[in-house]
Amino acid sequence: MTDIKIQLGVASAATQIEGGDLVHTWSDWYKKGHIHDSADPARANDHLHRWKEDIDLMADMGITIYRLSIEWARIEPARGAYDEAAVSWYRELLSYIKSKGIAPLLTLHHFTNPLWFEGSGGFSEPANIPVFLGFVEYAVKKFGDLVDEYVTINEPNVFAVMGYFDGVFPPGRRSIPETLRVQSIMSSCHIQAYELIHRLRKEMGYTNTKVGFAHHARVFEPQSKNNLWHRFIAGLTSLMFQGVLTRACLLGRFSFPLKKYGAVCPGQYADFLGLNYYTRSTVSKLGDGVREGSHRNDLGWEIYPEGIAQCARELHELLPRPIYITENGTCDNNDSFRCRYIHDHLKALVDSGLPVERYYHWCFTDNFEWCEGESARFGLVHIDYATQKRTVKNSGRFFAAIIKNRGITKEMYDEFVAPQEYHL
Ligand code: IFM
Repeated sequence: MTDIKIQLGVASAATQIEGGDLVHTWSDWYKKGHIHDSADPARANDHLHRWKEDIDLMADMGITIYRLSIEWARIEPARGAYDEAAVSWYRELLSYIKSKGIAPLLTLHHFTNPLWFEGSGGFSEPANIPVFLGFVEYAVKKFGDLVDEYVTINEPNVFAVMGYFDGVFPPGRRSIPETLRVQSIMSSCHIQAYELIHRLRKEMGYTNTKVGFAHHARVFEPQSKNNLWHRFIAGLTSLMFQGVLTRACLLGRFSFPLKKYGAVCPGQYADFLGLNYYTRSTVSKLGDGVREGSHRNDLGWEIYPEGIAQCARELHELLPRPIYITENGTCDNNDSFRCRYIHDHLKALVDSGLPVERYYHWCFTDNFEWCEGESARFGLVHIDYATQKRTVKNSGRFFAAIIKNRGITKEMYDEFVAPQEYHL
């Protein structure tokens, strides 16, 4: 029996599940033909109308913590013009989540910008920092009585690298200076949002506020340890992808090549360490790479369970705070190895002895996976997009059993994990 004292929950993001006709960067990216399977985010999981069914399912599976996000373009469709109906919808959703005994962890920005914000330069324009903070303030004033815990920004490094270096996310730019500027600006946004949320909630009379950001961290390793160039470039890639941004966001320390924008001072800017962990990169040139002969998921990402503890330890050495795995999961379209993946990652966390308090599985249901559209399945619950029927997968039953038994018994291991194998 593996005892698991970590609290287990699930994660999602607004654009990936809600659906609805909105004017934002991803509806625009879809219209420009950048979604590989041509899926329209306006469909997604229709969570907008099926939210009660989804939350009921979550509660039936014994889930007590849920990380979700709000859609900025839904709440503020034009600059300074707020949609009260959207606010009411989120309030009803959050109230229902709580009524089911589930504690929400609310993400304020998860990859998607309203098009009006993007049009004025988005996060590549320092003058937009107050605009983002204006949205944060509005959201906390509207939802602060229902939500104690916040993620300011999801994966600022992925947002910057995919959108401004690789050019595969909106706005499709390919520029190192812009990538660094976006990382710098988002780090400033996180720090200022951290302080703002604490101040606002305090003014509202609350003392139990928790704020952090969800950091996407990977293990970067040289393709050949004996090759000096591989070692150098692996270190540099790691530094540029996550190293400098981690220190900026957590500690307010902006070292070259990042730049400080606005009034941010060195300090401690996280009440928990939010870690989104998926894979290891094997590096022989600037960018990504996958180790030859390694186990891979259906998107070709290496499956490397020990990396979750390695990344968590590195964050914890920088700032000793409770660790929340704000995302971990895998693209497994047939649900043929997800149970083993969950088992191996949880075991790595348990064995690490680190203060890991929570684990949010990505994702509760299959959903709109950005450029991959609907064809990359990460959920514990299967979505039939044509009918919107939800069906709990084998891995969903396994996850519910872990919650119920507070661990993985021998019987559970034999039923769910032992029959599964990773593929190459
Ligand atoms: O779906 C994404 C999520 O939005 C951010 N983290 C990684 C997930 C899987 O790619």
